[in-house]
Amino acid sequence: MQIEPFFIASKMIYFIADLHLNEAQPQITEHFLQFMQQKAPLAESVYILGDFFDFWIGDDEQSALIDQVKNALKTLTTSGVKCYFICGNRDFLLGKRFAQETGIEILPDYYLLDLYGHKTLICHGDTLCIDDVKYQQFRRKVHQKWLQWLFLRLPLSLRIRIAQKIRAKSKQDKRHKPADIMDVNPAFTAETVKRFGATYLIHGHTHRQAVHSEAEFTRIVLGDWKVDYASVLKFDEQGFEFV
Ligand code: LP5
Ligand code: MN
Repeated sequence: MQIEPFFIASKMIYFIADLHLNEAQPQITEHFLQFMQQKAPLAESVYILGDFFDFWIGDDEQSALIDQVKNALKTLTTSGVKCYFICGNRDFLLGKRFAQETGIEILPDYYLLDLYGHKTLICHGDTLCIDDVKYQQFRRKVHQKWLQWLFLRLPLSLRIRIAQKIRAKSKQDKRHKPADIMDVNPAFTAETVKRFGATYLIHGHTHRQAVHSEAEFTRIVLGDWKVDYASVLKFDEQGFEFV
């Protein structure tokens, strides 16, 4: 009898970012739920690199969309697939309660991974856009713990109104910002990757899906999710690809 050799297929790791889940675009939520049912269960882990929600004003907010997303995450993590989250500039208030309810783990702004032997730095990407001085000032303000503590104690309706005001101001400001200001600063990015001793960088935020071969590292930029396109990066022993 001939014995067939069998191979244990190595599992993959998925990276996604900038889904901007919101009630007005149910197709994007559908893509995410499909990803969670079809692709994610076969993975070792899933990394969500920020701007998962269009905006997040506290873990006490409830909606049908939030319930669906929480259930999908809980089902995945209960099945043994690890799920990690790095906050974006839209959902930096996503916190411990959400993590407990879904089984996800919240990582710091920069995190170093060993991806099948490749030292890889992951982040949302906004912290690398240092030429957007107005944004960086805004970020420093809203990342102050005392301000967040106060904001989270405001009535939900008021928090929604404040978030909408900030969104409107952000949209208005962006009209006058040159595109290169809203991209990563190359020198600062190279310095950051070097500081972590990484050879790969994976980030989102700029919505400009691409693979950049820099002098000393490879920068993989995740794209945002649209009604007709979902940017999903797969990493396994063979390397990486957008799927
Ligand atoms: O998000 P995007 O892609 O449109 O633009 C980002 C930067 N903008 C932001 C703001 C977010 O869109 C909105 C976040 C809402 C979070 C929930 C509320 C939490 C409140 C917490 C309080 C503790 O991140 C944008 C960048 C762009 O990316 C590209 O990198 O340019 O940055 C800006 O536009 C910043 C503006 O230039 C400055 C914003 C000042 C806002 C002042 C608001 C005043 C109204 C207050 C009302 C009480
Ligand atoms: Mn972003």
